[in-house]
Amino acid sequence: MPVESVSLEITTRPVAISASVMCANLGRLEAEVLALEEAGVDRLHFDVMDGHFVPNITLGVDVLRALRPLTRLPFDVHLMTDHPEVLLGMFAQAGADCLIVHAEACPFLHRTVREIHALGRQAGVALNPVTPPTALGYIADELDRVLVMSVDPGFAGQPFIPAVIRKVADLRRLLDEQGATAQIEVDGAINRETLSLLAAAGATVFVGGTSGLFLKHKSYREALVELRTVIGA
Ligand code: S6P
Ligand code: MG
Repeated sequence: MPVESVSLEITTRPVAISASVMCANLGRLEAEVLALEEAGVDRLHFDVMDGHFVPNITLGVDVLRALRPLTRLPFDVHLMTDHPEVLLGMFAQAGADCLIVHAEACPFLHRTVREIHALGRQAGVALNPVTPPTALGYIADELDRVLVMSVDPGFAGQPFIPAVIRKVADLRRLLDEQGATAQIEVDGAINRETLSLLAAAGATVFVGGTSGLFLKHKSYREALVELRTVIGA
């Protein structure tokens, strides 16, 4: 399906690529993390799924703990779980730099975000594709990151949801109007085409998965260079 376009100026904001660890070869994770760092990724993205909030189970706290001594890359933990607040302390202790909870899983989002900050970690909130940016209207100024899902969370390799481009532009406007400094990150089906449209709409951090970074016929370095050059970064 062709992605929809928005008439916005191409951004000059610096872009960061965060590698989705669940898309790596899980049988040789140590070598994979070293290769990703060597190739020049900016961050590592850990998908944590509980089999309830999303219909899949992925990485856990022991994986972070095992990988933490191997790399200086920042660890982002994307908690696709019900009751993420019970996991925050464990993941912070295991080496998370940024803890990202879903707005849809947190009825008391201010409390949860403040708990993350009290742990000394950056706080991010993720939005499912159907959740509007206005869900964050009364908390935007407390956030370090907003993770906009461009697929329904649960699996790698799903098709991009084009309406998310408009949503990123709306979120950019909401943050700018409030003077909020949260970064906009997009997760799901990021390739050269979607990255360039999303960057133009105002996103600055992108999760590289099977669509743009973990590619059969390209090295991580080649894939990264291609992702970055589409916006001249
Ligand atoms: C999806 C998860 C993501 C995926 C990533 C995969 O539930 O939160 O982080 O790992 O989006 O990328 P791709 O390019 O396979 O969609
Ligand atoms: Mg994710």
